[in-house]
Amino acid sequence: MQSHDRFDTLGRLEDLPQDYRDNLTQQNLVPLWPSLRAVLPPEVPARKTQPTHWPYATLRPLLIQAGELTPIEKAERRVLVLANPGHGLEKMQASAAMYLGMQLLLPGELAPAHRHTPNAIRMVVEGEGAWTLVDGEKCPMSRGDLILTPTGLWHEHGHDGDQPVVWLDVLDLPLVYYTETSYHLEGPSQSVKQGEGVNAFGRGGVTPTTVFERSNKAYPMLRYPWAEARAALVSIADNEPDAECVQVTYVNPVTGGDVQNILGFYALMLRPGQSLRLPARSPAQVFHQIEGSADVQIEATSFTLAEADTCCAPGYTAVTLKNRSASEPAFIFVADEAPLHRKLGVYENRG
Ligand code: GTQ
Repeated sequence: MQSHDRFDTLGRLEDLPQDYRDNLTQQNLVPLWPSLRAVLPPEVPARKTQPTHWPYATLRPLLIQAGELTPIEKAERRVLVLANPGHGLEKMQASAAMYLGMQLLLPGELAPAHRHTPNAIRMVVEGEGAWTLVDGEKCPMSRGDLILTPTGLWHEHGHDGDQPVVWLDVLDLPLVYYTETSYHLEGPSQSVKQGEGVNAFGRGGVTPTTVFERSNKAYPMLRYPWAEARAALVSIADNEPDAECVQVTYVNPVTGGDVQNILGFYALMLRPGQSLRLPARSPAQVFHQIEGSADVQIEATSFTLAEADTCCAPGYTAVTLKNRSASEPAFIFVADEAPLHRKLGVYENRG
């Protein structure tokens, strides 16, 4: 039997006569073997996603400056993209499937209505008085709130307060763009519909009974207030002192499944002094510090996340999070590509 090693050195492109290569090129043909190992590497996939840290302290002044340099009419969405250098900054991606942006809205500004194929969420970072109107539901924005803008739903952002508002956008734009399905439509400002959304679905464990009328909304809940998610985490920590990982998943209250089709969203609490090792799983992850401060160890790389900092980790990599406070809990918002990997059948947990 031939050993596996025998095939470790495959023929290179340069080994082929130039006229043969030219003939292939002319007919839009490519030999596989010089690239076989690159597209199917042994054991672990090639990942362009590098561990990357975006400290809020240095990002914020540049975002505020963008507010002075570029009026909302010239930006439509005033966003600084958190781009992973491993992919090339111009690709504007944090990982293979995730896009991150910090968006600034100033008092009185309106980011006009549009809808698009990528799914988006907002994680509110600072400021009060802004709102997002999604599919007719007016969602107030407060620190730590998660607001969904699922694929195809009209949305616009407004601001009735008197201080800048900043939020983190997480979109599956890189994946949707890659699949050549990314586009947007502009539309008129929406009117507010009453009696829907968080008012109906805001309580853990109970959902409205639909005996008489079935809701056919794919996205029944659009706003997940931080106060509720935080209370759930504190309750788990209080009631399950042995629970190693105090984490909640943001779910669709009707199906119990992930809130969106492609990316997954979670909130995690680190007990005072706790160190938590997250196993190496196939999806890339994003961490955003909502409260407190944590050390993040991603193989040889480590960052300290201060409040409002964001970082990302490639897939197939264990990540250790450590609360830097011995007296206060720390709270972290997590986004990952797990729903996508599960649907594709490539999800792995390697421990
Ligand atoms: O707020 O609708 O960061 O359409 C990128 C694209 C935000 C938005 C982004 C968008 C939006």
